[in-house]
Amino acid sequence: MKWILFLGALVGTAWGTQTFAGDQVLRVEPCNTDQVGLLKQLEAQESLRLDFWRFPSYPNRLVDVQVPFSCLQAVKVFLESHHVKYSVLIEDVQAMVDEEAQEMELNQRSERNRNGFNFAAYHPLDSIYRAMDDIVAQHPQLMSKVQIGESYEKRPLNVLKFSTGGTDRPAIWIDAGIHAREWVTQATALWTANKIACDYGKDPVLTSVLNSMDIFLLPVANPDGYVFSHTKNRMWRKTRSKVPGSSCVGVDPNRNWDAGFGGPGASSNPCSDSYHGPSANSEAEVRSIVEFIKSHGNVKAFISIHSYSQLMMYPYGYKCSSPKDHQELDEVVKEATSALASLYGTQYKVGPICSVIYQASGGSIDWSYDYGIKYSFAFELRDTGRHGFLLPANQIVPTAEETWLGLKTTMEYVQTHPY
Ligand code: BPX
Ligand code: ZN
Repeated sequence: MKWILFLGALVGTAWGTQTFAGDQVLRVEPCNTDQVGLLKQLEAQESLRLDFWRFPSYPNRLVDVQVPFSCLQAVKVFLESHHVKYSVLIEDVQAMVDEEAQEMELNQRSERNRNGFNFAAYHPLDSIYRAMDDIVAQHPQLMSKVQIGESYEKRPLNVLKFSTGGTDRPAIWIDAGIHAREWVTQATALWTANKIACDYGKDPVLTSVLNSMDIFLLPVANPDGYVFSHTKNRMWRKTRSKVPGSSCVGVDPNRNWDAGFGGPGASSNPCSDSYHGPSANSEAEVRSIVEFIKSHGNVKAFISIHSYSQLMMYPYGYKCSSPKDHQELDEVVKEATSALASLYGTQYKVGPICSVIYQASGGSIDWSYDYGIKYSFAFELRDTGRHGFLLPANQIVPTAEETWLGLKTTMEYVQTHPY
């Protein structure tokens, strides 16, 4: 018995944890439709257990794919034999995951001494929720916490409401972390919450926005997935809901919205990372946001924050025709991303989802746009693949700072263009 306990302690947190030792991320550059087709064939081959960090879409668009160590040779030989160009983007995924975990551990130790939230570090969910309560407690006249629902595993979905008065003023919605592994997005949202709290009354643009509008910020839209990405599988993307009749878990919450649901760019395979789910709004996380937006009734902008790739996009994703407001939306994203770039020179690509990345149906901003929220945008934050989802923590604050300039420009535009 003692020995079993000892072994259990040795294995410790690693018990049941997915490891990526020797896994590589390959950057693949398909140069024609046939090669894109080959990559989609690979994707469908479940036994290869490929994890597409960037899905195949069009010829000459980069594809980033994590390949398990055991399949590396086979995949490389396959690519070479078909003359598909590739390079190694990340040599050993587990080494980078370990580095990140070590850094997080060190930070948690020093944080206990300093007893303050470190915005330049990644945090587990309970720390984030505690920090949200702390920020609210420090700015009670400006902010409150609104629980808009709960996740599949019954975790609260906590929204920060910024309001300087009035009843249900026109509002701006911002969500982050709908995909669990996109850790820089939840971290950016937390930094942003603190920034808004500190800069109201100082920053003239923000102050003006908040004097006529409310801001709702959901920093962790997929808390179950986020916890799972910390404890079991760093590369978890989806929700954690049980899918009837399948041994695979989770639905892609950015394919689950009622906008072209089940169409191109979403998978009907429950084991796929882009599985759309059994029906639109099947996910508690998506349903909670939809109900909140509908019951609020006065949301004028809807912004979803993802990573990575450095993009700012507007609808549509479920179809490749442009929305009627595309000229105006194009103006906004150009302005916003040039403000963003002004700080550190970070270059963003802009345009409709379908042309900038790929056709993807059931996405949040397509739903919000078709629901009538004209200013619907999606950000894909840093980087362009050097670290991908494993963006080093020392890039959190720079990412948040530049993103803030993009957000502020967008909010100012929305405030000055009522509809
Ligand atoms: C973002 C907004 C609307 C439709 C698509 C996107 C791209 C996003 C996705 O496929 O849902 C890419 C990502 O952020 O999830 C990164 N990834 O592919 O892992
Ligand atoms: Zn995402």
